[in-house]
Amino acid sequence: MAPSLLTTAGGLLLLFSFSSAQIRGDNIQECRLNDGFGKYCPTTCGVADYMQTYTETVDRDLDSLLRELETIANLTRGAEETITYMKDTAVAHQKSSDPDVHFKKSTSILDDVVRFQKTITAQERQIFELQNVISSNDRRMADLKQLSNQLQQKCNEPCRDTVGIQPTTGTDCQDVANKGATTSGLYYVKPIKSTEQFLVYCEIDSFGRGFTVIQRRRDGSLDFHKNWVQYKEGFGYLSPDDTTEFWLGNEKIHALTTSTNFPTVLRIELVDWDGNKRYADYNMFRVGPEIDMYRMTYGFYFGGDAGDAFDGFDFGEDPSDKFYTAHNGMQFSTFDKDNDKYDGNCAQQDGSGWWMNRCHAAHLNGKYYQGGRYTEKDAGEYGFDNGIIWVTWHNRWYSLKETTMKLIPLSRITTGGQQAGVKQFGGLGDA
Ligand SMILES: [Ca+2]
Repeated sequence: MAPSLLTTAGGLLLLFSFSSAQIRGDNIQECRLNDGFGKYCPTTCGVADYMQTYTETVDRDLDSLLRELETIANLTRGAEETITYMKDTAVAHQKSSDPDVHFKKSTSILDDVVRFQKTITAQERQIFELQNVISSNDRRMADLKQLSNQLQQKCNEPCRDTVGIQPTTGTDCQDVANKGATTSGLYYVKPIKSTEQFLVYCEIDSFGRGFTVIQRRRDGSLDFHKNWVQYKEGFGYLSPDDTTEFWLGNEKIHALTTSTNFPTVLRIELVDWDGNKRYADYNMFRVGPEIDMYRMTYGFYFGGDAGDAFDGFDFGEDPSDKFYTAHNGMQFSTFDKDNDKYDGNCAQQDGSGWWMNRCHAAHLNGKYYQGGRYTEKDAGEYGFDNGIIWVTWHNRWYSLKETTMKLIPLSRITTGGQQAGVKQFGGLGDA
């Protein structure tokens, strides 16, 4: 019994050392972008980020399993030694044949036997318990193996087959809706300026309007502190049921807003932590090419009840506040590419990518704060207002709960009444 136990434990130890080494060897410390965003599946960075969050726990689990197994192996060895010792003693007693001492010895042997029997019972109980531990570990390993197999299988399947992508395609979501698509979801679009089609979430309403969504915040599940390349390519996840957060990518936003001569409206929808919803529209919204640092321009504020935060805000601290927090005409900045109008680096200090001035009155890629209200202390190292801000609605120390940025041709915005275009949030913002 004991040797087989040892073998099992040894085998497990071997297996664990092996798999543990495997997992650690595969750690991806650095995320490199090498595939297209927009196949619903996460980008390479997304996968790396996801795996990173689990590596530590798995490593810890494996370490503790290893330690457990080592203890088991040690205990088993101890039991074996005791048994050997007992056997030797018994043999020694049997060999003793002197009749005078025989009686005394018999008594002492009897005592020994009783004592050894107790020891044996205790050892057997211990062995039984250890066996239980081993079989429970075996079960856990089998479960893990099954999970790993399932994961591998899932990874081998092409992403397209596991998520509902609508068959209609077009130059943007309005084009898709014009071709008869009536359901909101994932569609491939190819603006005239784009060399490749890419996936977008289209919000299609009952008036036949198709909004192309370029940014979505809803629960803080995605970190928007990203570099220039990530903002260029896009990051986060697209989902067919609008349940995930993402930045579509400056290159795609550039293509979507500059491919036609027809004006595009940017609609911004905001939800606060009491479930109130407001919106703001900007007409003739354009994002320039990378060579011009994805400069954002618009013609004019086209209405809404959230106020015109893109026009800057007078915070009452300096007469030039409004001028230096206006966003029209600003280039895009990230922590690794400072294109702002400030001596320092707005994007670095506020941890986002945005059309920074010096720095902002609107900041929809800001840090997510659960509950909304935050302070200079919460803002970390720099202590500046770095939340999700639309200052003409809530002040800069209030971070919004949900945001949507989406595009639609001007010709379609007023269909069904201007207000009617505001998304019925379908319970997203409601507690
Ligand atoms: Ca600067």
